[in-house]
Amino acid sequence: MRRIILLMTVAALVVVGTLLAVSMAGAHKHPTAKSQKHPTRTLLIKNFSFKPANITIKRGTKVRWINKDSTAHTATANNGRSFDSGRLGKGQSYTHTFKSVGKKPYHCKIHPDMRASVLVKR
Ligand SMILES: [Cu+2]
Repeated sequence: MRRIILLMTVAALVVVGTLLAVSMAGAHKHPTAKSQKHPTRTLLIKNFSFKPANITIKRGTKVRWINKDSTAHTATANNGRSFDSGRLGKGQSYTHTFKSVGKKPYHCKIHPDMRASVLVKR
């Protein structure tokens, strides 16, 4: 009999523990879901290159370039019009939201051999 009571107590504790864990997970779910709706990918411009150079993102993702070099750089779409950061000095950043699907090659206007691309998927 004592053993049954012990087993039931353990079972009750497990149930309560699971419920608590589930409710806590639920409480944390909301901000996560919100931040994933408009996620941001951060890219670094470092040692005269875009890092990482080639990324794949979902449509609607914000991409933020941060210039870590002491030299100025740009992140400029090869088509010359989708996006252009302009001159980014040391520590400056530029953000662009990719709204259309496709491969978006870009480069640095100041150093045209700095090349990279963003692949935007649905
Ligand atoms: Cu550059």
